[in-house]
Amino acid sequence: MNTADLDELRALLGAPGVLHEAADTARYGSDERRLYHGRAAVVLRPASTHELARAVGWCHARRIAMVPHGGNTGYCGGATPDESGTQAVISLERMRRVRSVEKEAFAMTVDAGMTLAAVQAAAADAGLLFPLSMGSEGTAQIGGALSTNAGGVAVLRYGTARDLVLGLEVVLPDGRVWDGLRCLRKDNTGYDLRQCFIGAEGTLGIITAAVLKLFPAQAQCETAWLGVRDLAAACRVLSALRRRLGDCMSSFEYLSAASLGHVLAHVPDVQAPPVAADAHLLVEFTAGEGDALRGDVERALLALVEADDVTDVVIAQHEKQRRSFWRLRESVPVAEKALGGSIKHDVSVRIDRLPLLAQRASAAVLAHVPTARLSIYGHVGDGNLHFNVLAPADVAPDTFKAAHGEALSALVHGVAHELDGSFSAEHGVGKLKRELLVASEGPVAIALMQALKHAFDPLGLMNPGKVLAH
Ligand code: 2HG
Ligand code: ZN
Repeated sequence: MNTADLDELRALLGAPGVLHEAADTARYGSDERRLYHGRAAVVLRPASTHELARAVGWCHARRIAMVPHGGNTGYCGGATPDESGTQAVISLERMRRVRSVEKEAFAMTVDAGMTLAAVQAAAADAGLLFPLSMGSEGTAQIGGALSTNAGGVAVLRYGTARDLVLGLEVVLPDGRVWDGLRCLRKDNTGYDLRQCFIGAEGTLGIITAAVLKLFPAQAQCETAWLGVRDLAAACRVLSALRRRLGDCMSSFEYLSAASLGHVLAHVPDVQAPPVAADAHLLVEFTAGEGDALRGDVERALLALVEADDVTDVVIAQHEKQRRSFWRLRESVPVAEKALGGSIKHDVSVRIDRLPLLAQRASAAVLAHVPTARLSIYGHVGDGNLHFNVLAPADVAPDTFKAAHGEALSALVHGVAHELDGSFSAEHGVGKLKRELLVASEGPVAIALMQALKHAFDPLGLMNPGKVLAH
């Protein structure tokens, strides 16, 4: 980028809106997992939709490829520029305003650069709930969460990011702005353009703002830690609790003893779980004022203990204990990182097939590398397991990943495919899983996706090489 270009960009965005020095742009060049290392020609940090649209229009006129960049917590390299040094990273980090809260309509309009935690806090200030929640919520931005259709720990009750959106504002690859910031619960007027951009990982345009659905704040919350024998028992417990408590259940998270063991051994300041078991569940129930949630939860859990599906159960007695339960669950990725990282799989199947998925994938992986260490955990309530494979204790993690990563992933994804499942339940496709998308979707779906990409971005300038190879 030459001086004249930089001057033009500074005129459009102001000096804080343009980063050019390598020292300033380096942190935008790689992803959370350090799988990809690229280099941006420039990092643009617009402070408003108007500025962002001008920046995109400027890049479009010069045929400069753009890479939208949120909190950079994604796992598939979707926000990382390539190595050419020619792409412009467009960061949303200066767009973090709450535009309005429509309390009576249970909705709020926010800039895309707000973190999930800030969105949750703004909803709570209004006495309402924004339920999208995940370990990375302090850093992940709402625009990125929508662009990847993020999941998290409350999908069971509230759905994925896709289900939480009423309206969107999007800057298209040529700099035009699509104002779809509507606050309607019902609107059957033609194609649902919103849904094209959600989960598109910034390949069709840049989400700059969203109207989000809010929910009644939950006055009561009961969080239970359960010991179970195995994943099959966990699935029975899920089904029984759903029948009995229905929509009260907002989270149903599973941790194998091995995943928990990694947390206890490698994450500082965690409290040991309150029960010893082969497999663990963290289950949360919430309800509004008035219902006797605690009694209902206690009776339901007791029935499961009597039926012998639950070996042990502890209900958190106070917020501090609840937090310590959640800290154990959310620390599994931290523990894996401390162990040198894992070969990660984010697979989903029909819920009743989860035990089969875990069984077959474990057998396949261990037949290939008998000493590999498994870390199986995740959102069983959504049929989604993180089936992660760690190096044997005496092998360097990077050596292991380089030697076996591809083969082991093929095995795990093969099992998911065999069971009619997905190779990416909640982490998207990015750069990492493009080939898997082609292999799993078949030619008709891929042709439709390519047609969509071409219709929105005929010059192929918006996040090229992500989701689709071309
Ligand atoms: C979680 O559920 C995240 O904790 C991360 O989706 C999963 O690190 C992983 O494999
Ligand atoms: Zn997850």
